[in-house]
Amino acid sequence: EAYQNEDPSLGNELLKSMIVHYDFLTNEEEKSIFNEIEPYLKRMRYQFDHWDDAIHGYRETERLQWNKDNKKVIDRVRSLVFPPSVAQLNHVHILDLDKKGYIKPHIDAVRFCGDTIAGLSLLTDSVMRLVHDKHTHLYADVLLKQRSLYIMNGSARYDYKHEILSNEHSKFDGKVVFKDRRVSVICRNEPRPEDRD
Ligand code: AKG
Repeated sequence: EAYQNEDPSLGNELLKSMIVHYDFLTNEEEKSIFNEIEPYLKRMRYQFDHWDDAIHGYRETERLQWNKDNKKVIDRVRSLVFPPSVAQLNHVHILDLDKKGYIKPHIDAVRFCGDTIAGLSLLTDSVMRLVHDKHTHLYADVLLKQRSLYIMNGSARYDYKHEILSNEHSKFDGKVVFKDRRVSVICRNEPRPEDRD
């Protein structure tokens, strides 16, 4: 709706650059990935009180090695998202948001990652809001269902801030979306050469 009186290319660009695959993971795959990372996450404490952090109520880690079954799933994400010519970050980013946690609007630093961000959502549904960085009245809410994969690139990645709404504000299409603890498993590619230094 917000796009009604705008240049239609803005809305089209967003639709093309933020794609969600529902039921990307089976229940078993979700459990298996969770079981591999939970022992590491459990040892850490959720961070709540850094006022300048983009994320509130989180703990995070990175993973390089996966067991055989989970490696297959991660490879399935990588091969769907990245053509063979694209240099990927080897580490997978694991972000664990407490039930009370949320991600404030931000654009991922171009120095640290490239044009594509692909994230699996484990344990809960949540709502991601994309707000145009320059035309802030333009925004879109995206339902990130449990076990879905989102692929954000191009315009959605560079022109929009993204956030994960807190439980208090978590609504989609007028309906409350209960956001419980959320673990995301995120694959990225190398920064563009012009952004590296
Ligand atoms: C980020 O790492 O920049 C995020 O916003 C993570 C989004 C997610 O948890 O899927």
